[in-house]
Amino acid sequence: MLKMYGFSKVNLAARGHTRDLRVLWALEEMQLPFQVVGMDHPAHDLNTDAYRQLSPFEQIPSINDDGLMLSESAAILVYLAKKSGLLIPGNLAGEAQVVRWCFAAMNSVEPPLLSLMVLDWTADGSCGKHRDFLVGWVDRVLTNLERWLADRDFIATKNFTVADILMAHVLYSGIKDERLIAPYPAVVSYRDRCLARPAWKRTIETYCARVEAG
Ligand SMILES: N[C@@H](CCC(=O)N[C@@H](CS)C(=O)NCC(=O)O)C(=O)O
Repeated sequence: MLKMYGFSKVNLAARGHTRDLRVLWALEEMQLPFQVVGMDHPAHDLNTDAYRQLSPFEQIPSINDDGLMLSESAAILVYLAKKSGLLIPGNLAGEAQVVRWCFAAMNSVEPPLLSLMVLDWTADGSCGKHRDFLVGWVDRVLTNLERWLADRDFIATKNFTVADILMAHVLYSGIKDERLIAPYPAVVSYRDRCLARPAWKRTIETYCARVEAG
């Protein structure tokens, strides 16, 4: 059975937002059987030679699917979609659009949101110019996303795909202050449309019941 390595314990600020949720959400959408291997972050479960075989950067999520070991949430989601034939089109052109938007979520949208979040965690108030630059970067990305989503329900194709799981999770976990996203109504309604899916609701509920803060 597919083993999904996710947090069993993680710090309070990260709990409810971690990237194992992307894989758990995809597995729930696809109704694939799996077993969660719970990893305790404060106890350094990720920092072992055995775990580095799955995840070279000592991070969550990773999977072991009958000996196929994979890390990187986007790679795992594309693998699961292709394995199940779900949440990805069966033709090369459609698949290319999904892969494109998986990369966009990871490489174009997540970096500015994450940079701003990390600055806000760590700044002592003396980084005004740096923060203004990051807010400008976030605005530029959200402006372009707003334009793209103006007449679309989903990001890559007419239907919900694994690219939507990544993009919606990036928007959900990367934006702590709703004022940042409020000027972009198409992005807000896109994110909320994805997060209204029953599979996401089941996923976050089960995660919150299982994962401890510490
Ligand atoms: N690019 C990776 C990033 C994974 C990542 O940042 N995981 C975080 C949790 S959300 C982690 O394991 N952090 C623990 C650490 O780095 O010690 C992916 O998308 O899977």
